[in-house]
Amino acid sequence: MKLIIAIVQKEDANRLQHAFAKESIRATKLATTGGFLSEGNTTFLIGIEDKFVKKVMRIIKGESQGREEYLNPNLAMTGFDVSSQPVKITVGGATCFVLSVEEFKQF
Ligand code: 2BA
Repeated sequence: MKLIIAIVQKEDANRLQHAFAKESIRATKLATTGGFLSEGNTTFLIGIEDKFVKKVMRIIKGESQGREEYLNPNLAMTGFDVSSQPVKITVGGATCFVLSVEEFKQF
C-alpha cells in the first residue's frame, strides 16, 4: 500500500475531489497553506493499493493546472511592502509525494 500526498491549488480541489469520488478512490482533504506564498492550497491524503497508484496520479495530473502568480518579493520575505517589481512565478499543477505504508488499520 502507498500513501499519496498531493498538494494542489484550491481552485482545482473540488474538481479533483469529485474525480476521486467518481472512481471510488478514498481520500482525505486538508486545508493547507504554502510556505512560500502563504496562500491557501489543498492537500489530499490518499491511501491506495500499489496497483492503483498510476491511476490516481493520472487523475491528479488531469485535474490540476499550473497558474502564473505575481509575487512581491519584499512582501514575501519581510512582510512589508516596500514596492519593488513583482516577480512572475508558476504555481502547481500538483506537488505529489508517494510513500510506502508500513501498516494500515481501521478500527
Ligand atoms: P508555496 O510554498 O506557497 O509555493 C508556491 C510557489 O512558489 C511554488 O509552486 C514555486 O513556484 C514558488 N516557490 C516556492 N518556494 C520557492 C523558493 N524557495 N524560491 C523560489 N520560488 C519558490 P510549486 O512548486 O508548484 O508548489 C506549490 C505548493 O506545493 C507550495 O506552495 C507548497 O505548499 C507545496 N510544495 C512544493 N514543494 C514542496 C516540497 N518540496 N515539500 C512540501 N511542500 C511543497
